[in-house]
Amino acid sequence: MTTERSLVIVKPDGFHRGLTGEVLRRIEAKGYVLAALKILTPPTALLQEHYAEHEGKPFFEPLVAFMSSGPVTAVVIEGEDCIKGFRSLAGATNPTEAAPGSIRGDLGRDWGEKVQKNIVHGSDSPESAAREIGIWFPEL
Ligand code: DAT
Ligand code: MG
Repeated sequence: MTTERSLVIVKPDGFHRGLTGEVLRRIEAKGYVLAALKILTPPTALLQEHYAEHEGKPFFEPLVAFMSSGPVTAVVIEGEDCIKGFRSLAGATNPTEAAPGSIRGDLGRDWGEKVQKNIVHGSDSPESAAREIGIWFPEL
């Protein structure tokens, strides 16, 4: 068991739909702590760094454009095994396939667009979490 930190983002679709509070509520109800939080419209360069692993994929540019299309809420959460735990709270990447009970499964769907508007991002490993927290919260 390890106390971890993970980087969560409420994406522009979640922000625009007024789901920020609902996402934070689920994080807190699960027992994770909000360690840092900010609202910003992310610059393209920050997103290219954040999504570097997907560079070259067909959805990379639409994804970066979508993510910079409006405000997001970036959050550092903290708790025992919270990286895996938040991925489980978020559900599968495709909201149509995400299980009911998860954020994406309960609140998301396919909107018939090339970008998957799936409400939240969550770090997928301790290495990703450290890298992403450094990108979004260099002051920490
Ligand atoms: P996750 O966000 O579940 O970690 P990922 O890291 O594989 O998923 O992809 C990052 C984001 O890119 C994802 O939240 C939505 C988008 N994406 C992934 N696969 C996609 C695809 N096949 N078509 C369109 N967008 C996609
Ligand atoms: Mg990912």
